[in-house]
Amino acid sequence: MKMDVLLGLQWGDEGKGKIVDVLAPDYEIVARFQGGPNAGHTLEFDGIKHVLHQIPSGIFRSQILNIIGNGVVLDPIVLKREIDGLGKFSIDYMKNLVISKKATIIIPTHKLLDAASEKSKGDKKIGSTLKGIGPTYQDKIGRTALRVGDILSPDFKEKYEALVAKHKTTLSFYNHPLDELPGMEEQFFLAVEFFKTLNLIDSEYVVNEALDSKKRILAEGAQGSLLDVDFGSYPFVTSSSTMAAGACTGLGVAPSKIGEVFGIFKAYCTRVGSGPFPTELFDQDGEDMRKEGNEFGSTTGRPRRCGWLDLPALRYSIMINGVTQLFMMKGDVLNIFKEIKVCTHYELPTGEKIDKLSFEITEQEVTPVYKTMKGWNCSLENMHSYDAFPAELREYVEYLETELNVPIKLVSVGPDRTQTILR
Ligand code: 2SA
Ligand code: MG
Repeated sequence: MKMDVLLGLQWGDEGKGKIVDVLAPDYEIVARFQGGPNAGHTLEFDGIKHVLHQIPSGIFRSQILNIIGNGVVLDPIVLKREIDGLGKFSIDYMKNLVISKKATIIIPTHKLLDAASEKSKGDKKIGSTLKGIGPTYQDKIGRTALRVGDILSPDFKEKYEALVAKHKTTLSFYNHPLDELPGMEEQFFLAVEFFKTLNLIDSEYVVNEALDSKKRILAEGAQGSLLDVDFGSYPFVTSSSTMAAGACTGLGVAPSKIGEVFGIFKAYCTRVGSGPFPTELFDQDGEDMRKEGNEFGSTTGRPRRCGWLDLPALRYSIMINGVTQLFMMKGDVLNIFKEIKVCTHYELPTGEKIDKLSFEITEQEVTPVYKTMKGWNCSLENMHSYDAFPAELREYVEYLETELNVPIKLVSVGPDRTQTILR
């Protein structure tokens, strides 16, 4: 059996949480492979809305095993809060959630370092979620991090103190205040005690043995391909590998065992945080999109930047991930527009046309060139099949499919599980 991967193809917030929840009945395992509490995966069902940060989106289905893989950076405080927040669902965490001992731990000083680093950058800041993601991955790659398995060792406190001492030198370089630290540490150690009671394992064995015994696994990406540390608009990226290849290293699965790659995109674009965004709208259309799509960060509440769909960027994400099926989200948000635009390529100040995301593109000023299409401009509320869609929406979907050369298998027209149309 092969493992399927579900990814965001833009800058995150494409609606991955909803889709994992919709696909989950077909899977026995849902696994997170990168990122951490910077993610905010929103699920809505039975009139309730939930935002998950570190726990995989299969947690609401009792037959699914949820795995937090080795590629994840995990904040024990956030995990405890998340689990406490799910109290009313009577989830059996010993049975339905396992955590890799090789996942990396976010400690309080990582969050202070994140804040200090962002502050030092002034208006060149990344727009990080301030959850400590960058500094934690730095320690991982720098071979100084603490891992989940370390909390079980008798000298955990010493290891912790050694890392904190190292962080304090950097924090003093930044002149960053430490007054919050004692309170954060108190919370951290309480959360660590709770953490010890969870099911901590070597998840690469669980994953591979599951595949050998023909169990179906869905790897759930966080953030988006355009935030990937290698292929995103560096340095305005997150610090993990958000692409399909990241699912291999973040779970210990061989590339030959990757099956379908589901690429999720919004019918338009959003970005939260800094960095280039060629199709960004600064006018009323952008405002209307944000309002209609409720485009505010589910982790930080920050307003998201909004703009039209960007085909060169989407093609790039499809290429680096080997996407086999596309899922288009939030089609209903475009209901309000009489005309809909799609960026087909960019133009440089010299007049040269480009449609590739080259190394230089983050530095260059590019003007998006649009194809304008007629909007459907009506509610999609009661549309339960593709054939029932207005002709203009079908034209939009079919145009994108032709341009992207990958089938669009699913169109989402609302936040609820039921507002999902398969093709
Ligand atoms: P970080 O915190 O170091 O990973 O930030 C680096 C950049 O990555 C962006 N980033 C995100 N972009 C969109 N959604 C994310 N998750 C949350 C959500 C974000 C939120 O689901 O809404 O609530 O604000 C996410 N996580 C990281 C971030 O904006 C930086 O540009
Ligand atoms: Mg999100």
